[in-house]
Amino acid sequence: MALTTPQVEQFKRDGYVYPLDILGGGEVADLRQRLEAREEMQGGKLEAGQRAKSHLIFKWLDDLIRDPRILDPIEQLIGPDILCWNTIFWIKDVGSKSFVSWHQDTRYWGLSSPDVVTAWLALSPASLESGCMRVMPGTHRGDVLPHEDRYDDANMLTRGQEITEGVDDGAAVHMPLEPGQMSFHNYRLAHASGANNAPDRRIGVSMHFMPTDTKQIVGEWDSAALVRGNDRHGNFAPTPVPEGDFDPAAMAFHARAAKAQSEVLYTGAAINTQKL
Ligand SMILES: O=C(O)CCC(=O)C(=O)O
Repeated sequence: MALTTPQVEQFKRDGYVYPLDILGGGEVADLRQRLEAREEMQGGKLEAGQRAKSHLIFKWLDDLIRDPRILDPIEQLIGPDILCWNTIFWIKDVGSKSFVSWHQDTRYWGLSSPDVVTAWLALSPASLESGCMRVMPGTHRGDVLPHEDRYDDANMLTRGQEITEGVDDGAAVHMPLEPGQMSFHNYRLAHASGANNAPDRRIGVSMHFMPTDTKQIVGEWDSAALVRGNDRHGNFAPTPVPEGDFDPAAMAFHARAAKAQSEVLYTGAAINTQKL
């Protein structure tokens, strides 16, 4: 799976590219089933702490962040030495009001690199009706826009952070995806998503890839998985590869890694809403 030259150019110019056909129908149905079986076992939901750094919890997600069908196009964008910093589940149940306000992740993640790429995989239909992501083309090339913490319960973001100026909703581009398709966007790009008004859950999982020379400049300690090439910089503690779902050693590491990351995400926030 390779990006075409126009797709690479579009990513550089506009900050996103979609839809990318990554997983087959049977494969994506199997992953959704595994996730939902776990949710059911736990009473219907993932816990907040299980939503992030989730590749340390679910072996199938660790396999996915190392999958050449994802890494080959990521390498075209950020080079051959690749860390996966995070994985996050974005689940909007049927009838849920959950939404994501306009924001730029670079403002909150404490990462030094301008080249962090979010790869977002649809495990169920992500349509206009179900609240797919929408983006503001080109915003990854400008300054980071002003944000305000608005703490809306329905907002899936940690502090309900929202861009206060510089976004024109009318000029936004929606990125609908079928199950098994992905979008890639630069983490400096302004993006958002609406509520799920569709008859199925909207289930996505994001994977955040960065070059190995990236540094964590807010937190004192952070972790990442080396998923391709060599890490000559050692700026992030290497995450263990789980032997199976809920592997005790990986879970112990997850507890530390998720806490450290949460501290970065809530740095400067008035309230810790414990959403991640
Ligand atoms: O899933 C969504 O609607 C938003 C995801 C998001 O903000 C992200 O992947 O950075």
